[in-house]
Parts: sequence; C-alpha cells; structure tokens
Amino acid sequence: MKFATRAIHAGQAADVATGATIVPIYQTSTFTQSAPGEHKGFEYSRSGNPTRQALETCLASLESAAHGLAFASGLAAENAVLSLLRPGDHVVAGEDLYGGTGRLLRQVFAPLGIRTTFVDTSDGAALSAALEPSTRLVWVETPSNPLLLVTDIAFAAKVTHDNRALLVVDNTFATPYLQRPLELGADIVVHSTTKYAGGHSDVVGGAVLVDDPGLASQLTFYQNAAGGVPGPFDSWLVLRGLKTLALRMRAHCENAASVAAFLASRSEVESVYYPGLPSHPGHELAGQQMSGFGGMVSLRLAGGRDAALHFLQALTYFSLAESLGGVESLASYPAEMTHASLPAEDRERRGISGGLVRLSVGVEDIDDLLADLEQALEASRG
Ligand code: P1T
Repeated sequence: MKFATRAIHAGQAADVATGATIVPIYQTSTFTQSAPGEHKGFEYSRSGNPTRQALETCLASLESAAHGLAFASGLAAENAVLSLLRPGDHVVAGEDLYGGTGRLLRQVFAPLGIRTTFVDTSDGAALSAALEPSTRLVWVETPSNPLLLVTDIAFAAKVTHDNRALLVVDNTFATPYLQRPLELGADIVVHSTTKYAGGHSDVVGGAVLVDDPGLASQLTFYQNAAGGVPGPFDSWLVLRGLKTLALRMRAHCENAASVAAFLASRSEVESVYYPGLPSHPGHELAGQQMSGFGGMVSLRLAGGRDAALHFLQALTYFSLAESLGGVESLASYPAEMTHASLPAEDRERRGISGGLVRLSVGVEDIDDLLADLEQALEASRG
C-alpha cells in the first residue's frame, strides 16, 4: 500500500461489532469483562482504547515504524522519550528547537540530573564534538523551529550510534509525508500531532514511533504508568486529519514555495528562511532527505521589531497565533511567543529577536495569501 492509501486504511478496517466504515469514537473509560481477566483486548482506556489504537497503527504505518504510541500532547510524547534517561545521562540537542522542548530539558530534566548540551546539529562537526561518553540521546529537529535549519539525519544517526546513543528526530515540521527519519537511521521519531498530523488546529496531541521492540515495551510501560494519553475524541480527530495529510502537504509545500519566493523579492525583507530556496544553506540536503520543503517559512524584516509588529497587526488571513500546521495560515513572533521560554541571551545569539517572524503557510488560495502579505509588508514600513 502506498502512503496516501495507508493514511486512509492502516488500522482502519470496518468496525467488527457494527460494520461502521469509519473508526468509531469509543468514548468509554472501561470495558466489561466476561470473567476477571477475560476481555476482548481492552480493559481500561489509559492502557488501551480502540480509537487510540487505530491512530497508533496508522501513525506507525506512515512513519515506517513497527510501533506507534499516542500521547496527550507533543510535550507528553517528548517526556515519555526523556523518561528513558537516568541521572548522570547526557543529551545533545539542537539549539534551534521548539521553546517548550528546550524548557523541558532545561527546567524539568536538568534538575533531575540529566544534562543537555545545545548545539547547531546542522553543523556535523559541532554535533560530533558535543558527544560525550555519557551521551545517551541526540535530539534533532529538522527542519528546525523557527529557523528551518536542516540536519543530516543519516550522518547524525551514524555519529550517534558510534557513540552508543539513540537518535531522536522531531518530525513535526516535515511530517512522514515529506521525511521518514527511521528509514534514514533514527531510532525514535516524535511528533506534535497538534500540527500537520491533525491539520485543522482543533486538537492537541503527540506521538512516539519506534522500530525496536525493547524501546517499544519501555515506552508502552511508561505511557500506561505515567498516563499522559489522548482521549478517544482527540485520537479520532488526529486520525481523521491523517486521511488528508498527503493532499494537504502538497498544497502547503506549493503555497510556501510561492510565499518564500515572493518575500525574497521584497525590499522590506532582510532574509527568508525556507529550505526550498536555493540560497538556503540546507537546500541540497533537504532535497535529498525530504520529498518536499514543507509549509513553514520564516522571515526577518529589515525594520526590526517595530516593523515585525506592524506587519503582524496588518495581516488578515494569517492569524497572529502560536502553533502551526493547520489548513489556515498563522503568523507568530517567536521571540515573544513560541520561544519566549528560552533564556534571553540564547534568543539574541541565535537571532530569535528583532524582525524575525514565523509563518505557517496554509492552504488558502495563494493569490489571497500573497495580496495579504504584500499589504502587510507595506504597513510594516510604519
Ligand atoms: O504543543 P505540543 O503538542 O505539546 O507540541 C510541542 C512541540 C513539539 N515539537 C515541535 C517541533 C513543536 O513545534 C511543538 C509545539 N510548537 C508550537 C506550539 C509552536 O507554535 O511552535
């Protein structure tokens, strides 16, 4: 079965009990047993629920993974992966990554004795140099949030494995339609399914995908023992979103490419960050390890913070909002929104400041999006 077919059919056979064509929302916390311990595969919805199981099967199929686990949010999924670590373990993580992931590493796991070194993982030499004998996990976001840096997954897997550590790739921005890290050597894929997987900005969720049965059983134990699971309705919303992932990603890529080219032609814009532009330092690599360049575009306005704020206020179809990956276009100011939890000097050093704006390019008509951007750029001049 090809990708778009699996998105619609994997884990989604007609319901055995009723023939329902669409996986039902099994809105139940518990399952009646015929005798103690005798049941039909489900006992209690924290441990397992048929709607969640359908989602987990579908996500695993799309990521070419043997095992899929769904969580209540992307951060709950990340927390499950980090629970594999013990005090004294070391993590190497990309320095450009979602602010909440950095906060989890710095403010939740560091006090537990799990240290993280943040480096630019798109720089192979910097990545290799950051590995230590106690490094157990390498954590990569590619393309990264918000600067769209591209890390070589196959290279990262090699140096990580040479160091007897595990490579985690946050595949939220790319989605399995454009990039499948497990096929390139990664050990663990994480997702915020809140984003492109769900696709409609109406649900918060997360997922972890692995091949290794040992990792799968540790993570399954943690999922049940710690309990950060999604409810049946949220699972169903993500599953419904996945059915159109291929269609949506093609439209996101096409619109984002037009937006990036348009922004690059404007004098108000100092730089455009989009892996699909030949000028992007990761363009060639992205062309090899991804089958499209995605729907996220960041830009730096020459007029700095004031220009950025005027631009954001003037936009009509791009809502000023956190999050990304929905059918509707969103715009954010990372320094004061998604990445506000980073230490200020880190933000400044990495350029998450001044005129930096992040766009999640939706699937509206491109003419309307470009007209909206044009009038907002004019307004950004103040
Ligand atoms: O919000 P949540 O579902 O918990 O997912 C966290 C997360 C994980 N990984 C990446 C790459 C993400 O972008 C996110 C969440 N990001 C935003 C809310 C944002 O606007 O960037």
